[in-house]
This record gives sequence, C-alpha cells and structure tokens, in this order.
Amino acid sequence: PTPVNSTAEISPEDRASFTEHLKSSTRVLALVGAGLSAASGIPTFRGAGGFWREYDCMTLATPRAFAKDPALVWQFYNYRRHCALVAEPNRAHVALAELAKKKPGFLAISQNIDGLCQRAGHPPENIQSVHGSLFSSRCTECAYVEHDNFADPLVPAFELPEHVDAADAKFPLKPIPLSALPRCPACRALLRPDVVWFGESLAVDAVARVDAWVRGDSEADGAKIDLMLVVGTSALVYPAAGYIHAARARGARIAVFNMEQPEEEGSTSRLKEGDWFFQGDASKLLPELLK
Ligand code: BV8
Ligand code: ZN
Repeated sequence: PTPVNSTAEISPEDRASFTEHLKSSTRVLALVGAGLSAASGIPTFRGAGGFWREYDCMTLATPRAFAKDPALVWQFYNYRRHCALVAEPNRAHVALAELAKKKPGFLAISQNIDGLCQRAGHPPENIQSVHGSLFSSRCTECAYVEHDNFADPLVPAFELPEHVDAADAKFPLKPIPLSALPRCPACRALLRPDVVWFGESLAVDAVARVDAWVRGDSEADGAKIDLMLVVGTSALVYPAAGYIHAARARGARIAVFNMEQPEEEGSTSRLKEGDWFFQGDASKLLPELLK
C-alpha cells in the first residue's frame, strides 16, 4: 500500500467532494493540535514525544507540578521554547494561513503554544490560540504579562553547555535557585509560562472570541457553519474539543486530517456519517486539499 503520508491514497471521490464543499463554504472553522507541528519536528504530547526526560508531559503541564518544582517545570518550557524557535513552520501551517487569506470567514482554533502558525503568516484575525503561548509569561502575583519574548534561553540560569541535551535524563538538571528563575520586573515575584495547564480554565477573552464566532454574531447568515477542519489533534482535550460538537450542531460538515484513525472512545474524535477522513501527514495533506 502507499506510504501513510503520501496523498496518493486520497480517494478521488473524497477529494472531489471535499474540495467542492470547501469552495462553496464561507464560514470555515478549524481545530488544530500538536499533529500540525509534528512535521516541523515538534514532539506531540501523546505520541512518542510525550516524554521529556523521565517525565510524562501531561504531569508537568499542571499547577501542582509548578508549585512543587518551578525550576523543573520552567526548564521543561524553556526546552520547548528552544525546540519551537529552531523549528520552521511546515507546509500545513502555510496552507492554513493561505486559506485564511482567501476566506475571511475562516477561524482557526489552535491548541498549540509553539507559535508556528503565527510565524507562517496566519492573519491574527483568523486564529485564536486557546492554550496560551510558549513566548508569553505572566506574574504569579501581580497582573504583569509579557508577550513575544523570544529570548533563548529565557534566563541565563537555563543556559546549558553545548553537548548537554536538556531532554535526555542522562544529563542531570542543575538545581536552579528560585532567584535565578524568570522574575516579574514589576514586583519581583516568580513568573510562570502563560499557558493553560491541565485543571486550569481557558482565558476568558479567548473563549469569548471563539464563542462569538461560533454563534455567528457578526454574520449576516447567522450561526451556520459550513465546514470544520480537525487537523492533527486527538480531540480528547476539553473544552477545545467541544468545538467540534458545537460546529456539528450548527450544520458543519467535518473533515479530519490525522495520521491515525480517531480513537473510538473519544466521542468528538469519532467519525460520523458524512465526515471526511484524510489519513496522513498534515504537511502533505493540507497543501493538497486546501489549495
Ligand atoms: C479545564 C498547553 C477545568 C500546555 C494544553 C482529569 C483531571 C484533570 C483534568 C481533567 C480530567 N479529565 C478531564 C479533564 C479536563 C482536561 C482534559 O480535557 N483532559 C483530557 C486529557 C482528558 N482539560 C483541562 O484541564 C482544561 N481545563 O478543564 O479546567 C475547569 C473548568 C471550569 C472552570 C475551571 C477549571 C485545560 C486543557 C488545556 C491543557 N493545556 N496545552 C502545554 O502545551 O504545555 S493541552 C495539550 O495537550 C495540547 O495543547 C494538546 O491539545 C493536548 C494533547 O496533546 P497532543 O496529544 O500532543 O496533541 P493532540 O491531542 O493534538 O494529539 C496529536 C494528534 O496529532 C494525534 O491525534 C496524532 O495522531 C496526530 N498526528 C501526529 N502526527 C501527525 C498527526 N496528524 C497529522 N499529521 C502528523 N504529522
Ligand atoms: Zn509581578
């Protein structure tokens, strides 16, 4: 059979019916996850990359982990900042950005914090990050927030000798005093990554913006959604995954782009009658199907 990440296996009927529907769609929603950035070399949470050193990423992306060992959690995020900074947006990021420029009624909900959509030139009015950004930090005490800080490392204390791979548990992490961690320039308290950890609610303004788009507040034809693209996400994380339900409820047809068949157990990830499922690498599928 053809290798999974070639687009040769897309059935001509599926390709035709999808591109036909996309062409006639005005209100298009997308939910994108870690699989969108996989081709850029950014490990996903769930895949093999789900581990950093001996830790399961899901256990580090929590308020409890940060409270217990802020230096460890900061070095995890500093490492991911580094990976994102040395990565390049891939052709899937670019294809989404191109679609946004062609279809003003397009909104991408991004669960990713790597900033690659933004670096691919995705217009800000057509994307909403819902889990924050690796390049924003906020104060644990006062209202100070900083955005677009691309310093690598974020603070000198995270500097590592060339040969040390922070992700490899064989290199012991050096203990870093709290005073050398990112501190608030306003009140000197500890800064934290401005991302949504498990157990934390999404930013009010982010949710409000997506909900307003889904409701179709500013649209003449009301809340109908023509098409939803579900790209490179296991659609298991809520409330982000809930937008797939919301789109279906507003008449959207769903197109899933993923390396694997959606797991059966997650209801939103289960395919339904009339959905398209395009199996393969998003960086190969999107440029083909969104053009
Ligand atoms: C909330 C930022 C409550 C951080 C992220 C039990 C305990 C605690 C919480 C819960 C619980 N049960 C349920 C919950 C709620 C929880 C949740 O949904 N958990 C899931 C795991 C069951 N949700 C939350 O905690 C949310 N908050 O509910 O608060 C609340 C409610 C009201 C009021 C107050 C509080 C917050 C969720 C946000 C967490 N933060 N990211 C960081 O990144 O460090 S989520 C993070 O993990 C990513 O953003 C991503 O969305 C998610 C999963 O990561 P991955 O698996 O890597 O990515 P993805 O799922 O997208 O999967 C990769 C996919 O790509 C796969 O399908 C793969 O096949 C595919 N793929 C791979 N390569 C390719 C590809 N596809 C195409 N091409 C390829 N090349
Ligand atoms: Zn402060």
